[in-house]
Amino acid sequence: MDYYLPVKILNAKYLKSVTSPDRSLRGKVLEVSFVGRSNVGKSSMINSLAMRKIAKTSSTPGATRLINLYLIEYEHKGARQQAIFSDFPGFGYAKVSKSMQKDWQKMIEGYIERNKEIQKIIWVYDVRREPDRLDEMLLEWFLDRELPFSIALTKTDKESRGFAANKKRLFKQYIKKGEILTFSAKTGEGRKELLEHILKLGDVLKKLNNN
Ligand SMILES: Nc1nc2c(ncn2[C@@H]2O[C@H](COP(=O)(O)OP(=O)(O)OP(=O)(O)O)[C@@H](O)[C@H]2O)c(=O)[nH]1
Ligand SMILES: [Mg+2]
Repeated sequence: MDYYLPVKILNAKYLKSVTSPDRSLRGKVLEVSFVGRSNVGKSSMINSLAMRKIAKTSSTPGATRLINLYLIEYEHKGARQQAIFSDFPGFGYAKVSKSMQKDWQKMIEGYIERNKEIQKIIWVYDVRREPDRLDEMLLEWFLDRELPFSIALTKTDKESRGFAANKKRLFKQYIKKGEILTFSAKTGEGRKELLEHILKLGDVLKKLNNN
């Protein structure tokens, strides 16, 4: 019988900072990547999910410059498992020079396209934002490359429930696959659901490895 047992975080710590996929981790562990615009709350989301302040957050955009990897140990359905959360530098920050933005974009694209361990990309999106060309380009890239992404509409504490529901509907028109979840690092809204959504993938991976 499949009974409900929540995911329990056992430990979480900083592992390393990289600019390309880490070969020593290949095939060993589920990786979940948190991407999105600068200052949207990617690092805060990781801290909230891990229930520890492991990722550096800041009210000044550009706090995360490299791809920071965190090792998360958790218990799911009675089994101890591991995952890597990768925290990405935010894009679209106007004060960064064009050439630097290009370098970041190359690093991010290269990392994601070459990294076969990534089971899930969480596109962290400020619920208050109206999509612009840059957001559209990211979405097109996800769809073109058939990347496994879900959308987490964040900072929901800043708007009403109805507002978030409308935004969810808007995104649903564009994506057929992939879930859209809501989240607030401030209130913890949606934390449990997002954690389940991400880490249930670990069960699939485990099954594949055991067969
Ligand atoms: N109200 C509210 N504020 C949030 C939430 N999540 C993040 N913030 C705030 O938004 C700011 C940016 O948060 P970060 O987690 O550093 O954002 P980031 O996406 O990692 O930023 P970069 O690494 O610079 O791209 C900080 O001041 C956070 O306190 C949220 O859910 N609600
Ligand atoms: Mg950050």
